[in-house]
Amino acid sequence: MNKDLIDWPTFFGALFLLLAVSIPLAVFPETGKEFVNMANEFMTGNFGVLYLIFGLAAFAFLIFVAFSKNGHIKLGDKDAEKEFGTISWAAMLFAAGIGSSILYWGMIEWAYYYQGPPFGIEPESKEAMNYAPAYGIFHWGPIAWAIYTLPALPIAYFYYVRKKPVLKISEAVRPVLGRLVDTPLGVVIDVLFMFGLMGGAGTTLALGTPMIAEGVNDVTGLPVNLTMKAVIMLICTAIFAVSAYSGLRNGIRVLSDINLWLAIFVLAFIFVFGPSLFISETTFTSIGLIVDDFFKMATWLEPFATVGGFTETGFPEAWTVFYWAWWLVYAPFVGLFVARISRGRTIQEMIFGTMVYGTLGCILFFGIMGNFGLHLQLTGRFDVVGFMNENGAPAAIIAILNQLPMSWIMVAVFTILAIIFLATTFDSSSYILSAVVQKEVKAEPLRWNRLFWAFTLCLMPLVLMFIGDLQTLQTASIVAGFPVLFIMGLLAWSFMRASNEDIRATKDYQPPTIHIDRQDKRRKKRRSALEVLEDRNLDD
Ligand code: NM2
Repeated sequence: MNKDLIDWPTFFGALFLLLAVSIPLAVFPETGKEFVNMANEFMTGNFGVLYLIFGLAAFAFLIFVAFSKNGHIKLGDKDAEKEFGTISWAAMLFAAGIGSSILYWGMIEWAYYYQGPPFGIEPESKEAMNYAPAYGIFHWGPIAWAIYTLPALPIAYFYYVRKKPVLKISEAVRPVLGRLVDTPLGVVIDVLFMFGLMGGAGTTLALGTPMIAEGVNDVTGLPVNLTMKAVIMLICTAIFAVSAYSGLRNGIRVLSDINLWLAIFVLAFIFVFGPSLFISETTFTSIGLIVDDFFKMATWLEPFATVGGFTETGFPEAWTVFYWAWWLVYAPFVGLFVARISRGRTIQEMIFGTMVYGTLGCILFFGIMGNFGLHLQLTGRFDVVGFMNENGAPAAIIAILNQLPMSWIMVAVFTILAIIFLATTFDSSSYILSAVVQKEVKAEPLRWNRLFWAFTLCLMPLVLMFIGDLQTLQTASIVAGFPVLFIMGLLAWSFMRASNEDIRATKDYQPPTIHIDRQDKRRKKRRSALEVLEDRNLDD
């Protein structure tokens, strides 16, 4: 165990922050819950607009960069080949950025929107029906993927153009902060990023576990209780821990591949045995609706609710603000990964690749899984909304799957898929957390360090699950995401500053060589004139 490799201030800083939040919540669950809800209201009520501005700004910024000179910069040497083909690049990107939550929300998000629609629309009306399948796609669409891509810009730039591998977010903002990065401010940035990721993973794990528990219950008949959920979390950690500890890096790669094929199988099965035409039409129509209402959806905050005396739906805070915060806390981590796999691409290719393939992948999940449920609801075959209101979303998800032919197998496959998704999320998150607290990473972060963060990652979700409802889980991302909002601003600035500097330097590069030459010649001439003069003087 090489203790010198660990960056202890960052290590303990992150651990301290996590314990400082989790322990009081676990010891005083009731007060904790009140406090968490207050924090949620305070953040979303007062700063919701900041999150939405940020989302749209990130989107606009990336489009701008893609079409600017900076977008044509190649990540790597001039003749560097693309390290990965586009299909495997897109698959890896998707696997890194997306976890079990897409199974959860892809299945059930529409049900929330159907009974609690946006824009003051009548619940469960025809209008609500239009927005129910579309809003989920919007929340997993281009703005969301733009948030993911933003940190990848400076990180990839430093990796492949300036050839300085970045493992810490604090290093990626050096062009802006300079020497300040070596002061405690650098530690604070890394700790806040780690805290953000732990909050985001907290939301993910605390949502995914009850869903898996319902699946296990459906297949085995075991009762769903807190012990079962805790065991599920530990099993997910253990799956990856074994592979990490024994150095079987391939283990997790094999799991990711299995995951991809299982996901394709589940989607294809639902599409073929579900209402294929309805799924296709509704998904296509939803895309049109999003294009039409893009800015309306991206900016809606119901400002007249408080001053104009309208009933507040709380929709923007509960959904759009929450989602942008959730994507935000994962973004630096996904950025590190996307940067790593993008050698040989231009910045423009990286930007459009993430935004287009990421969105398309999410459209597939939401379009197929969500519209299968919506069809059950609208045809009256199964009252998903009623069932969900009575038994909760995780149970409703499994109940929807039970409407498929060979449902026993489908529930089992879906549950295994969710377990692998969670295990891979644990794997990559703990990889990044352990890398950030090391001064240097040789091939892999230290094993004990990785295991430590993997198990630490369970702490927050366990506490959240213990005290929590949906709102509490969402709060973890929203609160932990707030500081990340500013770090993202720094990251964007940092990329622009570094790449503009280099572009200028390259432009100046040709003329100065000539310029310097000329100057040299002039200097030479001047010197020789002087020499001549001196010679003359000597002669005199
Ligand atoms: N995002 C994509 O839980 C997961 O699927 C990980 C969640 C940020 C909503 C990412």
